[in-house]
Amino acid sequence: MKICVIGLGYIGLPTACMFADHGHQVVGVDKNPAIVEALSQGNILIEEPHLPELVKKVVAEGHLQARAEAEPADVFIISVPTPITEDKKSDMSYVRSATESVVPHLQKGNLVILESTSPVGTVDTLMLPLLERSGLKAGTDFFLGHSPERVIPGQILTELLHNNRIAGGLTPQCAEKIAQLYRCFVEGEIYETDARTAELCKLSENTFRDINIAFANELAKICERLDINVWEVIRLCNKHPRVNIHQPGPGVGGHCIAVDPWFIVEKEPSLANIIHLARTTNDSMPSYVAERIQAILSGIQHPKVTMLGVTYKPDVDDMRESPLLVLRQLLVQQGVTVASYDPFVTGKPGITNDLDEAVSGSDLLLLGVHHQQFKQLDFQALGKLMRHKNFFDTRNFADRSCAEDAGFTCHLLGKN
Ligand code: SAJ
Repeated sequence: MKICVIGLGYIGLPTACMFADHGHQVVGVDKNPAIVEALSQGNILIEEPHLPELVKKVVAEGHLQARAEAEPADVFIISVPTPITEDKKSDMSYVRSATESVVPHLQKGNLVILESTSPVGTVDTLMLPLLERSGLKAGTDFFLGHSPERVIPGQILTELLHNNRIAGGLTPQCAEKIAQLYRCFVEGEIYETDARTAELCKLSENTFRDINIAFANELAKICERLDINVWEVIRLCNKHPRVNIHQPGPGVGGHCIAVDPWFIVEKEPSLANIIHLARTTNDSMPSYVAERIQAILSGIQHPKVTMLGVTYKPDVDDMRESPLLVLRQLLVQQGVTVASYDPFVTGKPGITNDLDEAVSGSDLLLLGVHHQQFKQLDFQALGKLMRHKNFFDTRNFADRSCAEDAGFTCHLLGKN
């Protein structure tokens, strides 16, 4: 089949590659000329393990081609961003324009699938009327539905293959067509349902995680007041067979968990109380951490903080919605000089790959992201470069006994 994938980001590109590698002819479409140009030469602009090799292969074989515009195909897959606005409302402009770009090419028998995480009703109230402008009828002339992606950055290719998937159709026949298509590479189960259920499932999965992280963050604050170590509490609670408390931290980042719960709040604001509170609890963490930092730095003139890690999660280069960027801004507003070191981020202003430079003259090392390489920090060497030897671990990750041996005063989120 010919498949047209619209939006070649973290989800669209790997998905396009999987179809291209499993017997389909794929056209990848993106408005960004840099992405199209790179892909035409078998290159990519994002970092994801094993993706560069797969892209090279499918492009070289001629199974994946890059285009600036949609073109006629058997299947259209829409995987474009669904961000939130400043006032926490969904911005569906990309889904709208991607859907509009399909309309002139829509033919009888086509299948249109939304992969982007979207508010409930996107398929039947936004996409359906737009697509029916073609004169074709959804559910009979063409097929339509939602099959949300569920993959985690850093393990996208493995998870695309092995994760279970939901195929939500406008009609049962639409769901069946979607499931049939993904079966060419998905080794997990594919569950057929209706499109609205699929939309809410995706939002609920990420909201479940957000709420659990919020609980861990709230516990961390409570433990600091009660002089108890939250990490020990969580470790011991999780020995219970039915308990799985998540990990506290400086906040929730990424374009999914920090965004998707708002789509539920937007639809049902008077009912989505826990969801709303969890979101604001997690959003409060950068300023909570900033307050603790201010307490550590009190009395120090012109303080400098070195942030270890700025990405939204470990061992990736992805900084989208990173709470560390919010924290950095808060500290700068409070008159703190901040040097940001991240081994995964290159070519971004204000972020260095030179650890010594970032640490030089610093008053506090702040571990914000648990990149694997931070497990073994050379505190002896780092301490020699610093003005004051303070270490604050927001992830309970580094070896604090090494830091103490090197003369550091150690601080831990979730412990006084
Ligand atoms: N985090 C914590 N404590 C935890 C777990 C995570 O503070 O115990 C923070 C992380 O540091 C990070 C944020 O949460 O800032 C989100 O990271 P994540 O690894 O939990 O999730 P994402 O955003 O990378 O990917 C999620 C996944 N959803 C779920 O696990 C339910 C993924 O499967 C989805 O496909 C993805 O969202 C998406 O695209 O929606």
